[in-house]
Amino acid sequence: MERKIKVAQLLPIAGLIVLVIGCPLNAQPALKGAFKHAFYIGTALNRNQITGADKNSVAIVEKHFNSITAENILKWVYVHPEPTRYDFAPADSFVAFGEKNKMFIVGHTLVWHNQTPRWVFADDAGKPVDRETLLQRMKEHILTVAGRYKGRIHGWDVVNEAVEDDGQLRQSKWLQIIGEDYLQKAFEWAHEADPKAELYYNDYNMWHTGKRQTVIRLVRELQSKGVRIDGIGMQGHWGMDYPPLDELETSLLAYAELGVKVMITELDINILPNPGSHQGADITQNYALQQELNPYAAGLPDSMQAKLASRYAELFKILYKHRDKITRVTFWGVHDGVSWHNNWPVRGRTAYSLLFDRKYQPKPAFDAVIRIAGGE
Ligand code: 9MR
Repeated sequence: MERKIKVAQLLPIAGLIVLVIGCPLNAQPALKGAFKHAFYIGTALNRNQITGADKNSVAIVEKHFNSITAENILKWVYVHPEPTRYDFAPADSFVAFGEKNKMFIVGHTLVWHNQTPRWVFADDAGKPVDRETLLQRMKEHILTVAGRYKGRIHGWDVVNEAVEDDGQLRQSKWLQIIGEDYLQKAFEWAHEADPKAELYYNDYNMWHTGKRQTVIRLVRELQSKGVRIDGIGMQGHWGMDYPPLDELETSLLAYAELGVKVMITELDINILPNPGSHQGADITQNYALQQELNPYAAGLPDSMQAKLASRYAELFKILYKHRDKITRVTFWGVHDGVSWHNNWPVRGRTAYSLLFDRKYQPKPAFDAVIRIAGGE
């Protein structure tokens, strides 16, 4: 009798153990764990996440990601706003956060046409500076910023978005004032600043044939001159119907053929309608436009959640298949609420581009991605 009672008492505990071990819903897997043998899983961090103010995001980042990229704070306009003034405080916190969590830390970005202050390209009278002056400024910037985090930032997007989709070099001030060798100089100075850091070329629409051909030419030229370049970042600003899967695959294989690491940087999948002529509009004041361009303001229907999940799955399937060539997949933001898609190319929309929703919960797309790592 006594013995029977003891067994009965144990039953609920045993049941609980079976439930915890056996129920995958209770044990939400971590992205970084699921892809441990494939590639780093990274995310971009914004200011509130770096300061720790957005605690819920920080919890997601610590659980799911093993690589971080600064979404904005290392860009020239923020880190070096005036000729003799650098603002390193946010970047210092960003790097400290990555170190505390033993993450692969990526610096974004040293040389870009965007988010670079006007003074960089102008003299005191506002006239364009000459080649030597601009080279000098670029050198000083790179040596100071990459030099400060020597041995601590593991990889740098040295040059960002230098090529147009059709393969022409972007007519940036860097190109116009310095000439094509600004790329080479940027990589050389980044290497001088931190000889151990990995150095990347990073761009969007890298699956476009024209862009691919030019990027391959540029990388080959750097390599033939003995200039260090370690990797190519294919920004993953993708949609429901682009890139075509075969072009994505062809491109990533072509980049890998160069003998460099390939990474998917800035991944997010935009499901919102293309704004056409309303690009740049602020729709918050216009009801009809809101309905048309911001169709899921009140929430995303299950059918769309499912479509987004299968789109993530088909893209991840390709990435996972080529995991021997891909070293990192970085999402451009932690959750839907902080995605740049909420404000671009139309301001004030409700975007659904990432794996976690506004309430910090994993979406069906999250499960779909995890399943790919399980070989499905
Ligand atoms: O996500 C970034 C957003 O917060 C900035 O306002 C924007 C300014 O251009 O830059 C965004 O990030 C860009 C990245 O630095 C480079 N590739 C394109 C990204 C999206 O615009």
